[in-house]
Amino acid sequence: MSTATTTTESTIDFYPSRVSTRPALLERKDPVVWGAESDGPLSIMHMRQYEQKGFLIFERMFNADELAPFIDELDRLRASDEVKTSPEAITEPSSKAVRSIFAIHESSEILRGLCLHPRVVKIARQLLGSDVYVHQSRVNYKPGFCGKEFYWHSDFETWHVEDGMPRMRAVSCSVSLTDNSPFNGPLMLIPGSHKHFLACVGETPEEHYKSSLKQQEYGVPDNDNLAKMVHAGGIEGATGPAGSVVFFECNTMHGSSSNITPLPRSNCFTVFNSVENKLVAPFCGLPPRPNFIANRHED
Ligand code: 6CS
Ligand code: FE
Repeated sequence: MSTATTTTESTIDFYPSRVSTRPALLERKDPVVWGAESDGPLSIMHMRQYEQKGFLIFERMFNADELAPFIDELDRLRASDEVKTSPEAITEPSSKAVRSIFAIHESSEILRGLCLHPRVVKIARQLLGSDVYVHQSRVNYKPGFCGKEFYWHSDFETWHVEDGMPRMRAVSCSVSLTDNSPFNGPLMLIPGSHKHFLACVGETPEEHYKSSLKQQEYGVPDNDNLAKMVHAGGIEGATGPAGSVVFFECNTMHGSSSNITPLPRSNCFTVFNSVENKLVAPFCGLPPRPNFIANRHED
């Protein structure tokens, strides 16, 4: 009986999106915080803040000595022709500059050490209330002068529709490897936006990731609902010195502007998914995205 229910439950589409010609703001059907204060290092105050805002910012969680090998590795990867010509490397839409490199927890032992650092894994396990695995890892370089924007979006909307992530039980951890100032395109988050699911319009194109990772056009919020979210919650910039860390809930609306300064804004992202929330068939009905974007090995 329970198996049948579980199987049926994990294929119900609790968050239908890109199925209508009109956007819709739906109720969130999942808890925000799944664990307890006793499950990890976060205080009850931190957990309440995360529940309310949908993100937490920790300044200088890593010091300059700890960061140095990660920064050197970022430069090595970006300079490597083998890496630059690999499918995991995404270039900027209007130049050959490297925009992102995916699956760095698999291709780089050094960056794997950052993605799986106990300081961040402990917090992810506490927020998700379970064991976790890496759903996705990436470095977003956002280089000076040519690092283009990441338009507003909810990661969960994409991971649900295109990767088959059933429920909202995942968290992104962004470690800044350069200073994130108010001027070089820091992550911008909308407090409280995680509490509703914004169903988007449009139909997912085949192999959408080949364009969406450069410039996302499907699965993005309509202006009216985005404006409503901002009027209700404002916008917070995740600024801070290199070594700062942001944990943001999978459904928190976020984006970042283009970088027209000479100062790079390079961040290392690890997405932790609960082992209780493993991917099923994509809800858009298309074949799953490649494993370097959505890890289906769950190792
Ligand atoms: O599609 C994705 O999984 C990626 N796209 C964005 C804009 N953020 C999450 C992730 O890197
Ligand atoms: Fe994102």
